[in-house]
Amino acid sequence: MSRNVITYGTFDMFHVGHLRLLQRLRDLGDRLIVAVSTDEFNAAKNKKAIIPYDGRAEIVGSLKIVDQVIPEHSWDQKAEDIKKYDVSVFGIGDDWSGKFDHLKAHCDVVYLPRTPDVSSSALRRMARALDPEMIERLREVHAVLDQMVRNFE
Ligand code: C2G
Repeated sequence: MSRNVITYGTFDMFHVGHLRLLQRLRDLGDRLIVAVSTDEFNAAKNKKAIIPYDGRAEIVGSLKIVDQVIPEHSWDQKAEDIKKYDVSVFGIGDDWSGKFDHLKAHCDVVYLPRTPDVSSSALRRMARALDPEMIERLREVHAVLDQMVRNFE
């Protein structure tokens, strides 16, 4: 009987932290199922990914360590997924430590240490800072502030 592992995440701006988590999870079983958060669900999480769902799911699904990608639509689909996909291990990064202990009723639950010094939110901030529109708006604000200072002189 194959030992199925499942995890959930947004996986926006895919980076080495995501990769190392998936590699460690894959080593805990025979098959790795990754539930990628839909854009609608991310809105409910107050998160706006830069890469839309289809792109994020394609990137994750293209990894040879990932056997199946499913959409994550809601917080409470996990128990159902665990039964549906005959899951033995639910795993996620330790930024969620303790948050999914209730799933121990259905399978093993593991929290793995995050990879330090890399995050999608930091990459998003950098990407948005480089956005020409953002730079143009900053230039306008700078001009206004400049004028205000001159007015005070
Ligand atoms: N991660 C990591 N190291 C990092 C960044 C992220 O190990 N430097 C892990 C997170 O702990 C998580 C996974 O990568 O397990 C995906 O992270 P996110 O895309 O930020 O996922 P999140 O928005 O936390 O969604 O229902 C659960 C949610 O879908 C989790």
